[in-house]
Amino acid sequence: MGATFSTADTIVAVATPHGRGGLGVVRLSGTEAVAIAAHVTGRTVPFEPRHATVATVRDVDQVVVTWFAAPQSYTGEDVVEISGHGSPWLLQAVVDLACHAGARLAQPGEFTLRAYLNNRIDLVQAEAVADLVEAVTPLQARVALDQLEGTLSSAVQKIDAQLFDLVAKLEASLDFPDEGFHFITRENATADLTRVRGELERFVKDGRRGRLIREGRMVVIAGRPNVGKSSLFNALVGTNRAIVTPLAGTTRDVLTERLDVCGVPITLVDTAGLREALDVIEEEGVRRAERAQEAAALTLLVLDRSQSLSRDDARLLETAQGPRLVIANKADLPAQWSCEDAGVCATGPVLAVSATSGDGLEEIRLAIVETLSGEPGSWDRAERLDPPMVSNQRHLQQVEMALGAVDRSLEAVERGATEELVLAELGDAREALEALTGRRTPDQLLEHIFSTFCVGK
Ligand SMILES: Nc1nc2c(ncn2[C@@H]2O[C@H](COP(=O)(O)OP(=O)(O)O)[C@@H](O)[C@H]2O)c(=O)[nH]1
Ligand SMILES: [Mg+2]
Repeated sequence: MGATFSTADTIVAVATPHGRGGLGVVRLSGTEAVAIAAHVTGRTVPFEPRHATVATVRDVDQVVVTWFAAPQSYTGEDVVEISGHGSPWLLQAVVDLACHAGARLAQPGEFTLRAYLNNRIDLVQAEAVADLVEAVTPLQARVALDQLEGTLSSAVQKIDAQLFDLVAKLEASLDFPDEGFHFITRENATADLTRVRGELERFVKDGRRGRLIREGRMVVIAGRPNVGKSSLFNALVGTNRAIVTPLAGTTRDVLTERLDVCGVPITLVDTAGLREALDVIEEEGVRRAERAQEAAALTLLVLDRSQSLSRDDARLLETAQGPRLVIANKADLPAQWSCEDAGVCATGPVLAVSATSGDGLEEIRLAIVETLSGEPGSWDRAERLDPPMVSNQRHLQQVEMALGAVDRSLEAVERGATEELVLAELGDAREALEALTGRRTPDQLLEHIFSTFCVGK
């Protein structure tokens, strides 16, 4: 990408996923995009902006060429999209011809980088493009789309504008030689800063939920053999993915599925029952189960309510570390213990469920996301949930930095510090917010952000 982010040359890449498909798209962007497309297709009649033109790339493919004239295009430059048949070989041939005609292969994320450099979008929106492409749950996509549409950017700009107003008043006061705030009272400065502080705090709270939705988490099902771990796994996944039998020790490997739990992408892991293994295969299964638990953000510890608790259960209740939910399975059968009598309640929340009838599954789903978010009562079904504005760890860090600086400026105002001191803290807060939206962002960071994109985006 180069440290200076040159936009002088014309870039080209396949914009559709690698592999075969009905269609594949090659994208060009830059001042020579139209000329290169004309060369590749051998066309002498000029293309019309925003018109799909049927053309031929000689000896390669029949294509449809669409020119999005600058500045009304994704990148803000002349963009030409060449749609051909979706064969990797054909698309590569078109890219090669474009390179022969003067284009350069695009780096990952370079189209979006150009959109950012040409002020078509800000940094938050650019990052939202990548999130939207990566989204696997509808809620994830909704959060990313909100950011792409500028919800977060404009909220951040509103806060920045309030800080700027305060800065302007304090700077005006500096022109007066004697001590004291002239254009704003300390009380009003405190009130303004307290309001800004509240807004930033809401972002931070939002961000915890947002990160969960954006990043997803790994959840492991553990317990002794035959308590119904694989049945619960299948019930949550919604297919008979894992083998279920009445024989203890059926599951010997680690099974993994991705699923949408109240909007959060969860990697659910079914494991071998934890007990003294009877053979080497089971032994390895148990070892893998223990490793999976260490890596997981949450363990679902399954117990069988239709049988007395065993020594293995007791040991697991004592030893399982980290965040966990205790599941009392087989609630459709007569109960052999209640969690009060067995002292299970004391170890944390216990959810009764029947993996075979499905009773209690909804409660488990909700409990999973609430436990992961660390905020009981914070979650609802995904479609009723207010999508959080902040979801990206980088954004959250910038908000936290701004919050720290606002705290320090509040403290400075309250202890009667000079305008200069307050202004320095406010400057830090604004800098943090401007780095968030990319108004002030070092090249190094840009390179890092865009390098995580796929080529052609
Ligand atoms: N009645 C009833 N039986 C269940 C329930 N969950 C699992 N089972 C049965 O318990 C046995 C062991 O289940 P499985 O999922 O293989 O347990 P795992 O060894 O912990 O993975 C099977 O015969 C299941 O049909 C439940 O909720 N109710
Ligand atoms: Mg099993």
